[in-house]
Amino acid sequence: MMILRQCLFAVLLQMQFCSHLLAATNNSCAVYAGVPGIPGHNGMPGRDGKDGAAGQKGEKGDPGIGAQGPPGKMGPAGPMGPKGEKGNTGQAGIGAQGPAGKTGPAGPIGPKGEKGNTGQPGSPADISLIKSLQSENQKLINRITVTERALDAAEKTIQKLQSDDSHLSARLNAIEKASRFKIFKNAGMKYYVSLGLGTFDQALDFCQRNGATIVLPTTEFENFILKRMNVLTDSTDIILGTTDKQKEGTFVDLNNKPLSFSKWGKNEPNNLGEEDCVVQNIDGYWNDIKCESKRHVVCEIQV
Ligand code: MFB
Ligand code: CA
Repeated sequence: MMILRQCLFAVLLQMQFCSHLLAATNNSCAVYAGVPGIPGHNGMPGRDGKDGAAGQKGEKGDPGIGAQGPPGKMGPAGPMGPKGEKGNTGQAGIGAQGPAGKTGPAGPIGPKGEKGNTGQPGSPADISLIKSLQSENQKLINRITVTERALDAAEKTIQKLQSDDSHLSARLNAIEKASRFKIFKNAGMKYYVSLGLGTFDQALDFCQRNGATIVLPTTEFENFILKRMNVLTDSTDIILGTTDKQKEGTFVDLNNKPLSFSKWGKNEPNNLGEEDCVVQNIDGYWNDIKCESKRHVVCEIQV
C-alpha cells in the first residue's frame, strides 16, 4: 500500500510539473522530452470483461465408454422349439399292490349233498293245541281288521270335526261381526248388516272398515232376504256392490267380475243422466242411479 502511495504521489508531482511546463510553453521557451519514468506497477486487475462471443463448434469428441446400463426387460417368450427326441424306455416299474377286486358273481350251485340221517322221532302232535292257536290267531286278525276300520272312521270323524270347527269358528266370527249392527240377517253363508245412509264410496269405506263388503245378491234367495231387510230398514233403496264405472253398460262386481245374477226393474238400467251405481228398490228390483246419491248402506259378511 505504501508503495502505491509513493507512486501516486510521484505521478501527481509529474503531472504538476508538466502543467507548469505547458504554461511556460505558451510563454515562448523551448522544452525537451523528459527521461521516461520508471514503469509503474501493474494496476489493479480490471473488472471481469463481458463474456466473449461464443467460440466456433469444437471437433466431435471420441465416443465415450459409459458404465454398463441395467439389464433390459425380459423379452417376449421365443417361439416353441422343435419337439425333442423320444426318450428311452424307463425301467419296468413295480406298482404298489392294487385294492382288492370286487366280489365276483356267485358260483354255480354245487352238487346235491348226501341225504342226512333220519332224525329222532317227535312227540305226538297235539292237534287240539294247533287248532286252538289257529283260532286265537284268527281272532287277533279279526280284531286288527276291526281296529283298523275303527281308526279309519275315527280319522274321518276328526277331519269332519276339524272342518266343522273351522266353519263354526268362521260363522261365530261372522255373527260376532254382524251382531255389532242394529239390524242383521242371515242369508245362507252370508250375513247382511245395516249401516244407515251413505253414498257408494262411503258404503265401500264403511263396509271395508268392518271387515265386510257392500251387499250384492248373487241368487234369488239372497235378493229376497235383502228385500225383507229393505222393509225392516224402512228404506226405499239399498246400495248394491256393483257399478259400470269402467265401461258404460257393463256392470261388474267389486272384484271387476261380470254379474252372475241381476234383477233389473222395467227399462233399467237406463243411465239417466250418467247413472253408474245400483240400488235394490223396496220391490226387490234393481235400478241404476247416480253414485253420489245417498241411499241405505248394507254390508255383507261372508261366513
Ligand atoms: C227413473 C230411474 C232413475 C231415477 C228416476 C227418479 O225411473 O231410472 O234412475 O231413479 O227414476 C223412472
Ligand atoms: Ca236408472
